[in-house]
Amino acid sequence: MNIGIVCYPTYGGSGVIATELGMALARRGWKVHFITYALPSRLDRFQQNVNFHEVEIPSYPLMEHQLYTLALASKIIDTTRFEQLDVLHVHYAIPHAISGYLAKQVLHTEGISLRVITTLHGTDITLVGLDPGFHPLVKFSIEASDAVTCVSNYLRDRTTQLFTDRSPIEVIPNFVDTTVYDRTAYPSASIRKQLVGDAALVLMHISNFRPVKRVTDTIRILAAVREHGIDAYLVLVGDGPDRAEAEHLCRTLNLCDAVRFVGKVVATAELLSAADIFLLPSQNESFGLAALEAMSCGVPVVASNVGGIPEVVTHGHNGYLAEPGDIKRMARYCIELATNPKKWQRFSSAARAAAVERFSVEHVVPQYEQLYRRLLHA
Ligand code: GMT
Repeated sequence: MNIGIVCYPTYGGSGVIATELGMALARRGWKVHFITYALPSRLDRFQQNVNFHEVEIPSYPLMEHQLYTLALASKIIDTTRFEQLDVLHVHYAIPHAISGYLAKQVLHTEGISLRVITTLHGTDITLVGLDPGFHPLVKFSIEASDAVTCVSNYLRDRTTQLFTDRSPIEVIPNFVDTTVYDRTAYPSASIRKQLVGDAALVLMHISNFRPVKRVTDTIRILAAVREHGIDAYLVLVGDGPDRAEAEHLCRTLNLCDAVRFVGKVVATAELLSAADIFLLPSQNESFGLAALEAMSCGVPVVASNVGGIPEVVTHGHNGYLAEPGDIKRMARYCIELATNPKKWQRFSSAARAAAVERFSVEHVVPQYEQLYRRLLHA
């Protein structure tokens, strides 16, 4: 089967999971064609069966704005014609599902049939897609796709409430490569030493630092944990619009020596292996892929009790959940884990077990393969 994958190549969960999916499908023998405007951040090495088709965006003085949606549709048409794509799997509705639909219609006039699968990830439904200007297009693109999947039950329910009662919308959860995201695969003690010296507790957060992530809450949690007398250190991985505010808060709270900004590191497994607790205090989160990757490395999670997070993190078992913005409670949970090594160990093992038993590549990727096959034989 020839599978086209459209995604954002940037530092974000939808692009990460699309890339991981493509690489897993390629390892399982399928020919995978990524179609996007830059090499996806995790596609950092040669892999058999993986191809990359760069979307070039034409410019002409008449046009003040770039025509990405059309350029992407053109590239999909071109790739489908010459690589005989059987299915096109687009990640994030805007504008990918619209470009996919357009390409499908053009190809149809040439007698070529292309099945389009749209995977909804989060803010394409809960934030960006709700813009009144976009809503009709997102609704249309969901209804016009040959299949639609959501990454959590929460997101499926929101999609149904906010956009369409189209049926079926399948839930296929995000997944993690548990052989790569495995604490025992890395020299975690020496990585930890390099990162934070002899700090007693390492808190970590990974995101694209958008307001929805509430990055500054992680710094306030750190402050509360340190006030309790624990020599805690915070490692912030990623970058984005709230970075400056986060740095400013570190200075204001006199925490610069206890916070390390490491930037957009792509190979996050090594870093996670050096962490004690993963923080995800988001305002909303349809799944929380970074939390799952942390769990796979045996890192308990302290997160907000919102969106799809409770489908990943089980409160009191492999992590703790609190209301968004409840910094005191999140700090209390961190202190609880930091001062109870046996409990931390139990949570760590349970986090790893959840990743392996419910969210592994072997468990989830076949669900996408079945969906592709079903569409092809429909
Ligand atoms: O929806 C977004 O904010 C973009 C997207 C991304 O590319 O970072 O994140 C979403 O998709 C991820 C992968 O499925 C999920 O793990 C994130 O929870 C989700 N983000 C939000 O819902 C805020």
